[in-house]
Amino acid sequence: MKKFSTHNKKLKDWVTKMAKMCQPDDIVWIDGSAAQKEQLEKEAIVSGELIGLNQDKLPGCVLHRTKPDDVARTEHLTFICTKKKRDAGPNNNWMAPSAAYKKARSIFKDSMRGRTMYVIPFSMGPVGSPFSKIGVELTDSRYVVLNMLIMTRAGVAALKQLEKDDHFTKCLHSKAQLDINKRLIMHFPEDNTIWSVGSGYGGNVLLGKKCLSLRIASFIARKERWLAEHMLIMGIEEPNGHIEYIAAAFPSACGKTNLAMLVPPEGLKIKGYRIWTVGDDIAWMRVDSDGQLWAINPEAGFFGVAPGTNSKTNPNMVETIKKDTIYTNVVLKPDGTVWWEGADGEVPAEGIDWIGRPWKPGMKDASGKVVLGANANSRFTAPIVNCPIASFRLEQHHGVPISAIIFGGRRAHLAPLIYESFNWQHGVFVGATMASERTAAQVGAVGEVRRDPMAMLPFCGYNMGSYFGHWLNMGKKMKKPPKIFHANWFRTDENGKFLWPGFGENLRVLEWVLDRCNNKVNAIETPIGYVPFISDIDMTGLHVPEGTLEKLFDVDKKSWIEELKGIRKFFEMFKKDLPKEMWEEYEELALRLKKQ
Ligand code: GTP
Ligand code: SPV
Ligand code: MN
Repeated sequence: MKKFSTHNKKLKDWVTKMAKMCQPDDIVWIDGSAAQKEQLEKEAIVSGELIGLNQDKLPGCVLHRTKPDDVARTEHLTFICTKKKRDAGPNNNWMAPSAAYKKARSIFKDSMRGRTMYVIPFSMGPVGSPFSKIGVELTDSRYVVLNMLIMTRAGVAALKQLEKDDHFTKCLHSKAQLDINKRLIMHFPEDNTIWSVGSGYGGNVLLGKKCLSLRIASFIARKERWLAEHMLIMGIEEPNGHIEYIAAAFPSACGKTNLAMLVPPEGLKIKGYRIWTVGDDIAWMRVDSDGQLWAINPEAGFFGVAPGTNSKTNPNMVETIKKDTIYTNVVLKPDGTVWWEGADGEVPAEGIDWIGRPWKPGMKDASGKVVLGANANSRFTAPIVNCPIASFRLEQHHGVPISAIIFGGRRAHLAPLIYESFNWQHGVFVGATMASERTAAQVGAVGEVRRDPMAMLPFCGYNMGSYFGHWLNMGKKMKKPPKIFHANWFRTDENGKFLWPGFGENLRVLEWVLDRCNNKVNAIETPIGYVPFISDIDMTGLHVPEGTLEKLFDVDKKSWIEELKGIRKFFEMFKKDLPKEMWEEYEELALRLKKQ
């Protein structure tokens, strides 16, 4: 145990035990210093794990390529290992803990021979905040260490927390052979433990992120009566200078990052709106003594989707990733900078694609399909503090008060641009019945509609029936719970074109959301909830073809009656574990839809 250590016996014993199993040549403690980071970066460039980029144009930036079969979260290899299968629920793959440890142990055994094991103490949330949780990740990947240094508060400060308190999530990761047939992402919520082996892709290996901050945290949060959610948090500074905060849950690659740092369109900017980014992926929320819901972003960085990111869609992110950024699976240009489909500037005449092959735009594969230069789920890792509109409340231990919660999905049809639930219980039903078209963020068929309640289907660490019950209870704890809405930026016309321009223009919808929270406007009651009067959406400076807004707010009863079938089928999976309130809401919706 060289270079840096701890007095925490539990931590020492665990590191020793894991090292005995994995057999690293060396153990290095991560202290969070710039010098150590630089050293690791240098080593990773020499070993080929990272590729150095043009330091004049992209200071502090590097490129990484994962294996071609290791580019997204592998939900079919992700397990919740509780003693009882029922506790994991029909929403999770389950394995008994003893069988899971045994299976994983056989892959971890000797996996770090010839490698260094890094010990990364990290805090999710500001160090010392009552919201925050400490984790320690052991990994044999320098790429993981360098990402964790951006995504979490890692190093000495987090380790110091463990001098006072024994509680930490034990996170073990090894690349092992990066073999998809020997890849497992195991969660042991009853042991506060995560074991991930055989992958090098973000969501599978940055264990502070989805594994700790959502799967393990959701399990803890139910016990401790708070919420761990797949949500962005943003502040909307109103013309009078007051800042309202909202949290929004959209499934993976459905627009959280983009909404969290939107640029107000000219027509609204003149009113004096400003946006403050608190987080783009995860929210931890607690009810405080004032009866309000308060939220923090447990992360310190963005692990964002590259394709489609440019100065028009997301200028704040373009600024954020100009320095200190790790790019993963994008195109390497001859000048040592990077590119991806939908990036700024001209399409490069040539480059090296995400697999490391020479690439030219328009190139086709053997089956005649155009070869993408960047992987569809290529990403960048960048510190939040690089973001020009990063909230000044990021380090505040208390977080921010939440006025509204927005659920949303990617639905070409059915769901209107925005609607408001009737009350908290109905809002929980709206979240529980969310559905969305699948994206490249997880391995599987892109485009297929699947139910993804609260955007948490792949991330809820326990039975979602109990999770809905927990949401219902949380509403009862609050004096004035946030209003719950549902948004859909992705509705299309008969030609498959998006009806709504999205991105910055979404502020027009958020303005209505806040107006509803502050009782400034009335709304139209429909069977699914309240939709706006078209005249209440400020369209200054935005022209859309005649009839577009009518289409965007249309609630087609026939299609919704059809939707009920999918909801029923989904709810039935939970059997007795589904709260009766969800069936009540289902019956009431059915009645409202069938009433003439
Ligand atoms: P994860 O990091 O996977 O959790 O995803 P995310 O929800 O943060 O998704 P992100 O904001 O990165 O968006 C993913 C894709 O959706 C990008 O390709 C965006 O260009 C696209 N997108 C985001 N917002 C909008 C929008 O308002 N309208 C349309 N049409 N596309 C959008
Ligand atoms: C997601 O897939 O929802 C992400 C990216 O935010 S990952 O961290 O890989 O899960
Ligand atoms: Mn996500």
